[in-house]
Amino acid sequence: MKVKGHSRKMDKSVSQRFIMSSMLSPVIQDYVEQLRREIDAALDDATTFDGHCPPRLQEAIRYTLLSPGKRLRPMLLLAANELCGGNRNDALPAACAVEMIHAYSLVHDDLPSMDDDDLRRGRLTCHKKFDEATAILVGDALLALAFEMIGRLSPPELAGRCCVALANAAGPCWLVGGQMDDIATEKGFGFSKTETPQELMEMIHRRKTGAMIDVSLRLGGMIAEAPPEYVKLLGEFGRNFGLAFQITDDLLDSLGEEEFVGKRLHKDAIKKKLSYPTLLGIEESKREASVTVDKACETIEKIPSENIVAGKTLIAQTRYLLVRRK
Ligand code: GRG
Repeated sequence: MKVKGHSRKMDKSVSQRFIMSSMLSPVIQDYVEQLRREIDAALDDATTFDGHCPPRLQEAIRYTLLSPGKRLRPMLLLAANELCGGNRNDALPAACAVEMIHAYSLVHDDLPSMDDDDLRRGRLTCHKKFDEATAILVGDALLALAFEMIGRLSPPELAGRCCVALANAAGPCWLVGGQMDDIATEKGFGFSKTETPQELMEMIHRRKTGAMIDVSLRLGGMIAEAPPEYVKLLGEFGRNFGLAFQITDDLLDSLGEEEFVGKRLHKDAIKKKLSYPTLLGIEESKREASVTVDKACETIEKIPSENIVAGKTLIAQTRYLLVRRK
């Protein structure tokens, strides 16, 4: 394991002080901007194909993947990797892979047969800009590319373990399963059985939104060769981060402004979807988001690290969920 800072556990006072200035710290801002530049350059590089990719497909893949998203999952992966003493260049292929799977899921989610959206990241959705068949193929291509990227990790044994973790998170029991249940509740098909509507909603979100966030963090730890207990803590942090992310996503759907969010809003109410504001109300949803953010921050503080900036960035990203506008 590459972490040497067992004795330098990030103490509570550090994170508390940080929390107060989290949104302002130029050090964090510089770090996040640098990560973003490196992620974008790697995504650009990974989608500059040789002459065998049809030009229309390449254009549509790059339109989708390089569009101005937040790059949240690859950033979490790289920060988790550096928190555990990893080397950024070793983790960049996996960072590209999680963003590719996320981008594929958005393209397919926007299709007329799924959520039927015309706006994503402030631009036309892929099937509106190109056509439906091209959008389906963009998703297919991004999914395959993601596994090509992660399969290139070294050593091969690590690549194998990372492939399994990513395939599991993106597969039928998690990302795709969550999407199936989400569609099934709307269309009245059979879906996974739960006791209450809130449990069903949480099951959907844990899989549809949470699984990719959770695996991004765990992959960061795995590539740094962190001990299993730290990888487990990263997963626990990811689950609370993912939940808080989803609650605030639902709040943005109710209260956000389209020009910032970059997609159509009020869809949950229009489609009568299960969402935190519709089930719990606005104030209770905000309270739940805040409690979940606190839990996530407490978990990340349990991982000892010499990389204070990476730790502070993970806490800042978590606290930022409560005030995000997109
Ligand atoms: C098609 C298998 C399949 C799954 C689709 C991602 C998804 C599952 C649906 C998107 C609908 C949605 C609103 C999901 C909840 C939260 C979410 C994943 C939001 C989008 O993620 P951001 O905000 O997006 O990180 P950007 O554009 O910033 O990358």
